[in-house]
Amino acid sequence: MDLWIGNKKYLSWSMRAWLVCRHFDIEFTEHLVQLDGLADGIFKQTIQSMNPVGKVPILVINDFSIWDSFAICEFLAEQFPQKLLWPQDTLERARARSLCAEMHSGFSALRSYCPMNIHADLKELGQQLWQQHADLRNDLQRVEQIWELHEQTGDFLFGKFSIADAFFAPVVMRVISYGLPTNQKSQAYMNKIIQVPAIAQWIAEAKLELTSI
Ligand SMILES: N[C@@H](CCC(=O)N[C@@H](CS)C(=O)NCC(=O)O)C(=O)O
Repeated sequence: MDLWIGNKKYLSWSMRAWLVCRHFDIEFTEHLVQLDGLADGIFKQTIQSMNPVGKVPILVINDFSIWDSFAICEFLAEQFPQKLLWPQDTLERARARSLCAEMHSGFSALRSYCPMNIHADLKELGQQLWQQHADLRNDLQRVEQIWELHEQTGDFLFGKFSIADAFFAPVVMRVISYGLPTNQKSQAYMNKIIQVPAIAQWIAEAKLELTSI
């Protein structure tokens, strides 16, 4: 399997799919294409040859492309049922999917005001954004409510690390870079997340990227 992704510093959807592959020890070849911001640059040309939408991540199996992080994760969960990418309990699995869908289609304030930028110190900007935007504060309040789940279930949202944690890992990166205020329960969850070896590896590799966009 070939996984096409973009810059590790910035690309949160790429991070989600990559984390699921790496954490669950799924064999894949990584192809990282640098974002160039050009409508007809190398990034778009390369990616559009596999995905007409022109976005990453894309998983390619024998010339067959699967795009969109959610579709990729569902495919992987089907291909490797023994690896338990989702919670085993039916209702917990449904809840985990609800949370991923909520992440996938929601949190627009958090996503637009605070784009992922791993290792950047954006705390001053984060403080201003926090004061100016009630919708950002609302998004964070909902995130904190979700992260409280880990208190009842163990270290992660559903006991052991699942696709749901991979979907929220980029939010942890944003909270850290922008220094957004969070309660102690959220900090405990964030500490667990950054210690997951696959996540630590992504963060370390993001640091090595020299390019800025
Ligand atoms: N819903 C999609 C979102 C994919 C997406 O927006 N990818 C962004 C980077 S995180 C991208 O490829 N942007 C490049 C561009 O728009 O030119 C998913 O879950 O995979």
